[in-house]
Amino acid sequence: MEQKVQFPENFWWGAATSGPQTEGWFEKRHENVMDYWYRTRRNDFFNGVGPDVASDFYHKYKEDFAMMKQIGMNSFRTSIQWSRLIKDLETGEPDEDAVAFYKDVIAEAKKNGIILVMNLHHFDLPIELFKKYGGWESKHVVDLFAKFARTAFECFGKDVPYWTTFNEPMVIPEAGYLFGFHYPKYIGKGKEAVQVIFNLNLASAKAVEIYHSMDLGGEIGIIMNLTPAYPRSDSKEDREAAAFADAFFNYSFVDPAVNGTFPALLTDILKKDHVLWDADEKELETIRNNTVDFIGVNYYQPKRVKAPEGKQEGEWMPTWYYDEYDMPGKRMNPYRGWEIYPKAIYDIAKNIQNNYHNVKWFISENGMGVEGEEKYRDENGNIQDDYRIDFYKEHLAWLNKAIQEGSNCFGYHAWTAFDCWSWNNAYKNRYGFIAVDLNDQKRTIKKSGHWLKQVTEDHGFLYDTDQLK
Ligand code: BGP
Repeated sequence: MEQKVQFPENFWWGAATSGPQTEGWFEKRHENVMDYWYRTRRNDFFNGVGPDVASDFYHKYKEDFAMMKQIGMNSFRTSIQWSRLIKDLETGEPDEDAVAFYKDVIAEAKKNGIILVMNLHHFDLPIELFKKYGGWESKHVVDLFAKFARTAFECFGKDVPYWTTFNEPMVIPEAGYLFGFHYPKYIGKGKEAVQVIFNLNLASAKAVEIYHSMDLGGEIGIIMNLTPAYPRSDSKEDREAAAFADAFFNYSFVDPAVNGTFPALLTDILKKDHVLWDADEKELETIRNNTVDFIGVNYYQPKRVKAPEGKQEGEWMPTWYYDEYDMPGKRMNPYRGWEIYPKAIYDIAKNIQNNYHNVKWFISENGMGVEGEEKYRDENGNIQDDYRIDFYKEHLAWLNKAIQEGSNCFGYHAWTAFDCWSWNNAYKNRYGFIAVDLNDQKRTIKKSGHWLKQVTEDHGFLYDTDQLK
């Protein structure tokens, strides 16, 4: 039977995006790794479309904030591009035009009554720092990130209430060093990936330390992509594989961010295999003493795993300890190739509640990318994305169940407000509440955008809660 799924009055309803995926290259002083990757290997990107114009947020942010308000959003996350804000990457000196731009963005959010979450890193390392120092493998880059963070807090700290250090830090080692789907597209560099994991955690803790020391009156967190690992069976081997996958892909960031420590299951294995990161006592202390105020969870898909079948040979890889399991009958988003499993959002919430002292958190991304959405345009030109509304409802209903049971979740951000560019998929899969026409940058609200407005007014929606099983 349909019942009202009711959310708290002050619940955050909104969406996330990032600077590099929306702003365009206009007036940037440096290139980031994604800009460089596109400029040098255009064919890696769907239909050869790059981040050069993206959704032109650089010029259209005023219009965009007004539309966000129109669809009921009360909060929004984007990111400051390191490659835009910082003129001198070694000293952290800001670029004046960039300061003026971000100040105006922040003021515009405020004017529209939208709570702004400002993120510092969304996969967009300045390419010079990769070429000169080896990117996130380098501790010097960690220090340069800390300088960038300090500059950002100095320039905008008083006006931005919520900050986050990284978006999906795990994607950097996973996509860049292990499986080769993001620049630099290395495959099989397990040991380097392990060092990158540590360095990103250290960089995040340093930014948290600086932020807290400045006493700016806001809060700082980190955004993580959590992919809960479900074992193929109840066998000891499959369960061990799932425990490892969780420790490596999820807890290697959640544990240090929330508790200041690394999971022993992971460090024991890394030590045994002689691939533990290089870290000194002072660095570990920085991580221990600078935990976050809240966490953001990006949830798209679970991980299905089984005991590994391959041999432990060659360069160290996490796949020595688990294999992906192609579960028969799983529900898929065929365009993105990701499994749809809404219940995982409930499992994540319970895990945070039970094992991470019920720390404050929110869903910072969740969404469904669909290719060829044009075919769903009706005679009035509006995209009828009922599939997306159903997707959101299912996930929100599971989230709501966890909140009813005491989970400390304060909001839900979809990916994303406006169709935006993405890393090598470019504009293939559309995610927005609002469609963007790449020919003329015209924006039109999709059915899901109107639906969101209604949900925010009603603080919920009707749903057959018998489905929550
Ligand atoms: C998340 C990223 C986003 C966004 C989203 C959708 O992992 O934080 O930046 O791109 O995934 O992914 P995609 O655009 O590749 O389908």
